[in-house]
Amino acid sequence: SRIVNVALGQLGPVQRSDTRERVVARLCEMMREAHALGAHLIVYPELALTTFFPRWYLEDEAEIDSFFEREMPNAATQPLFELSRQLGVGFYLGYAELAEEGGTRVRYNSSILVDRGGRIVGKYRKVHLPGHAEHEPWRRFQHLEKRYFTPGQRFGVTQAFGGTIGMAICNDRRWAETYRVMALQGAEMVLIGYNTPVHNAPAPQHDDLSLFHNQLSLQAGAYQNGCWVAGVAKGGLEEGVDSIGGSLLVAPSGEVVTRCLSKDDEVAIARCDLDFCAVYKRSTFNFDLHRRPEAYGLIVAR
Ligand code: CDT
Repeated sequence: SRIVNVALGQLGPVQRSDTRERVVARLCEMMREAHALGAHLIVYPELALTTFFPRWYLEDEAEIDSFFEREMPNAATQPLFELSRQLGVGFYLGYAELAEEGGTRVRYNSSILVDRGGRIVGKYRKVHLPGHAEHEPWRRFQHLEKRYFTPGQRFGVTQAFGGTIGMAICNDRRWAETYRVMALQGAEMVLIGYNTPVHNAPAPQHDDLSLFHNQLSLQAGAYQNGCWVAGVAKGGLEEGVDSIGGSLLVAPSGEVVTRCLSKDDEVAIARCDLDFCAVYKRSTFNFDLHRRPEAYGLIVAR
């Protein structure tokens, strides 16, 4: 068996006035707790270092940039990397990335995977950007991910923690293709951070189902692809907007093996055997034997 002790590092709210240093201190505190519980890997949320700024319509470029990281690690996040190396605990971290591509600045909603030696071994840029690109004043709050971020172009996997690990971010978890594309590359564990407001302005009738839809998506993704799935929230009341908690770790069987109970900073841990994927991958979801890609053309047609 290949055991990875995975901790969910759920964050409570991060307000606009909270400095990165303060947030990193919270992340370090949770990493210490996870280590004491025997964790090899801790999973933090999407855009973990700042408040969820796409809720605001901002026009000032410098103000927008203030929510982005130009390099990783940087001065504010260095203590987390150092602690990772010191404790031998790897991590997944979501953050807003300001990249430089051929002289052009490009903004992504990104995550990194860091191994137990504190080294970045994987990077992912969010593919499914929800929300809208223009100011929509009729909403109680905005969801301007399509304005602030460029979509990522691929779902990859990384060899780490003794297995094949994939990453996704928030809205990606609702799409079957996310998990399948990574499972086709052998993913045995998919790590996903999220910020999900309880209120969904275009479909308020879904508000009462937001925790259910979170769990449904993570469980379906795990079972249908024979992989472990960790989903981790930044939850609670952030700048007046309430977001779900409900962080979960799901086994390849589709069963929930651990969950967070609060909407605050909270660590929950489970022992994950990567070899438990194989029985699903070689039976019901043996892709080579049972998939029918010739019937799936519409999935990738524009
Ligand atoms: N961050 C993010 O992607 N949040 C979205 C909310 C979109 S409005 C339903 C999510 O899918 O959870």
